[in-house]
Amino acid sequence: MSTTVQRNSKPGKTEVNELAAFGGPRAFSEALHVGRPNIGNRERFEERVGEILDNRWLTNNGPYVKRFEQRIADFVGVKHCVAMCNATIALEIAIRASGMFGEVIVPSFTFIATANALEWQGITPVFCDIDPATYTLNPDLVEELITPRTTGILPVHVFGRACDIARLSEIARRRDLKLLFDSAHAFGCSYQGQMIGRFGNAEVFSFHATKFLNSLEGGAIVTNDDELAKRLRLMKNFGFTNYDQTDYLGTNGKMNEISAAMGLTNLESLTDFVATNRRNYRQYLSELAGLNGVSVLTYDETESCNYQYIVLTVDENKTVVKRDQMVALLHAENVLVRRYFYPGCHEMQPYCSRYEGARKNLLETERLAKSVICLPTGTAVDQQHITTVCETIRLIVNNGSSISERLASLSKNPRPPA
Ligand code: T4K
Repeated sequence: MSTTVQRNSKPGKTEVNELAAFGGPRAFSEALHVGRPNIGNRERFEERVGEILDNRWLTNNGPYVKRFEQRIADFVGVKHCVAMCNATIALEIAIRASGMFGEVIVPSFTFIATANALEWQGITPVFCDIDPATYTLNPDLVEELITPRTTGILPVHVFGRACDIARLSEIARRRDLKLLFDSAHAFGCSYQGQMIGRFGNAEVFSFHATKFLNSLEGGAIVTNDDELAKRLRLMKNFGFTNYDQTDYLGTNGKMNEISAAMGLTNLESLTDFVATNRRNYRQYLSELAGLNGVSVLTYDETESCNYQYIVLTVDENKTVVKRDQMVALLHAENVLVRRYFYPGCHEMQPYCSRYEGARKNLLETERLAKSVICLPTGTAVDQQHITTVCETIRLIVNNGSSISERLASLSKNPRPPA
């Protein structure tokens, strides 16, 4: 496995004055990103790209895509895997092929693509609040939102932690609703010992560059339903059932061969990716332990986990310094943390103007969206990076009041440009 570790962090800061926001040097000379891709054996990938170019078969169900699909299906333990160009298109195709229409219940605490995939198919996303313990769709609230127009539920395994699949499946069965899971974050994760991907009518993975397993861009729909798989394959290829014949309204969702080669190559390094992510996760847990007002999202280590997201929640009542101030302070240090997922989908267009009163039913979503920070991890992040990030967070939190005051006075009297 090739990792591109850059040891670019400086020794830890111990004084507030040393923070870059107050004139100190940046903790990192180069940006430390969230979402740096995990890259497997580069030589193997390059060999495969050479072979693809030699064969002149670049896309449309080529040999690499077929192999990739088989490997994913075997890994997950499902009958069918249909590879796609990305998870957003895969969601749209899965939504359409599974027969959803009207209204579909979906969390607002997710990436905007989940809601947009419904909207793009002319379906109304009905936002449901999350369970604060799992950050995923709260089954108790789902039933209250079912109307005669509801045809499905689209839960998300946020950060790779499984939804309450048992209860959601029971509701879908009893109310005769389609159930599709947005499993964009959950490749390599399990639920009650079974790999995610085996549940509902189908599940959708993302293999975007920032995901645990990447195929540059890419996604896949996995299912045990033979008929659905057949429709998915036709729909992703314009609906062609024969050279000159279409039987469905199709689109172009095809994965190309280079993406499949990248996916296959990275699949071969999955164990290393998990090991690095788990090591990073445990280091964050231990180096941020006991820090008042911040907690690291934990994973159930009795399940398979990909540990791809390190998620901090900030209780501003305790830290005094606000979540967004902390983000700005870390960005000043060149630690480009992200606020996944802020704001909730209901706060973004086109949904916010349509659901003006939505907030009052999405209190847990609102609370969580205002407190999350995703920290850098993955195979491009080393132990020294994590120590520096954690030391910086400690310095900020332990000096919350004074930092908050200094930031307030800075905003009244900004420093003149250098
Ligand atoms: N459902 C859920 C729950 C999702 O989270 C997503 C996507 C989807 C569906 C749709 O899946 P895809 O259609 O994308 O397959 C990113 C990703 O673009 C998106 O895939 C992901 N979720 C979302 C959570 O995060 P942005 O706009 O923050 O991405 P971007 O491209 O700015 O990348 C984030 C950071 O990663 C950058 O700041 C730097 C780093 N990066 C990124 C790329 C692309 C790299 O270091 N190298 C790279 O090549 O949405």
